[in-house]
Amino acid sequence: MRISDVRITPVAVEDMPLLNTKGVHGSHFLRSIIEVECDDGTVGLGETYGAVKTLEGLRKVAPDLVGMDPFHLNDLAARVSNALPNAGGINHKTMLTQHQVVDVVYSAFEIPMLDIQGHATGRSVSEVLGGAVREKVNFSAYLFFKFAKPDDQPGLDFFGEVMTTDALVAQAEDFVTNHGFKSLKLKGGVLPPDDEVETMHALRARFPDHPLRIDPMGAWKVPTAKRFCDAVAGVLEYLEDPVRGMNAMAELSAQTDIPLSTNLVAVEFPHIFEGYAKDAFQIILSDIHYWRGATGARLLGEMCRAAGMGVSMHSNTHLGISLAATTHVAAATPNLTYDSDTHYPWTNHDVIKGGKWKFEDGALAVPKGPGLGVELDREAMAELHETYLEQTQIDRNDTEEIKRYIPDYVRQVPRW
Ligand code: GKR
Ligand code: MG
Repeated sequence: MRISDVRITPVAVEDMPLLNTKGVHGSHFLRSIIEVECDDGTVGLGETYGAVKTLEGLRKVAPDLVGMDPFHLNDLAARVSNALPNAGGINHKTMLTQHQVVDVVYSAFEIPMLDIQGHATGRSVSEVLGGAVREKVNFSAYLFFKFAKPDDQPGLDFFGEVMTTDALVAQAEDFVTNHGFKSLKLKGGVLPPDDEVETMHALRARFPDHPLRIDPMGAWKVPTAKRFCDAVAGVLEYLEDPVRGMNAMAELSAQTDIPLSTNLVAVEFPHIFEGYAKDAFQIILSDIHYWRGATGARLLGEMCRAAGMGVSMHSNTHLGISLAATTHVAAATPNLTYDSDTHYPWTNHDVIKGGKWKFEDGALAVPKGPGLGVELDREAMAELHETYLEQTQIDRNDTEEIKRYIPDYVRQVPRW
């Protein structure tokens, strides 16, 4: 069995003005849909980021995969690094962390290889990865402060403007009622820290049994973060990237008992050792899109177990192929100690057959397979590809976007 063709289709999906510490989401989010076809007709699916540097990397590597054995992941790693020497980082300069092009491209192609392996053996991806240790994967509600969608932006808006504690709690009510989520994460670093203290207390009062997290993405200086920790003592399950950089995380960690988690300062394997040595965080967010695919994410889980750290799962805006892959990997990661993040409820589009995935009690049943257990809806993909070609945004730049709403916005991380 050999790879005979690799197809990469960029798509643009209507988004909503969700706020974070560096700005706001634009009118669309971008994804790349990957199809890897074998000489026997088997097709493996994948999904990853759709911004410029990712697309360039995927397109550079794609022709070099023809002729490859889809079971040979070491060969995949070699082909990716040979095709992308000194490729550097993938992210736009407004992002708060940098992922390596080779890690993102390897990850993007590994998932379709595992999908193919599953189809060839009649097994699901979680079985290929060592077997599911849970039948259902729990996800966390991902709550955002947001602007109302401007009239000139296409697509649905959920909740209109959400810029107060009351509106945010109402958003949480909706997520809990409609999806059954049993833990809640707030994208913080948007309102002044005292307002976000109030929001976390209001969430705690309304949902006394739901574990709560907040992720200000480096918005606070260490003394501010320490004051925040004191003000929410006993309220948080964990605090994600409150301050910016490894040393600031270590400084705060020494001053609080609240577990700190990260998807900003540990995004490559060597970072784990530095973070461990400095006790800069106690939980790492895994992600199949940059922790070197599904096998890398599992390995991260094992390393965290050995280091006595917890594992959670990071998310960016995504569609159903990524959700399927994440669910399989979460099922096959024994020490995934927290509910996984997902942006999925924020979109009403998908590229998979059978409609969107539905959460039950905040969880998804692990698809039985074979492979990822999802089929590509080519018509839906073609429509979203048309949207990609029609709209002008080819990169993500939340800081530029927010100037549409606040013309004199000045990006400042940390701000408080
Ligand atoms: O979608 O605005 C967003 C998030 O802030 C996302 O970009 C982050 O990568 O969700 C992510 C996180 O946990 O940091
Ligand atoms: Mg985060």
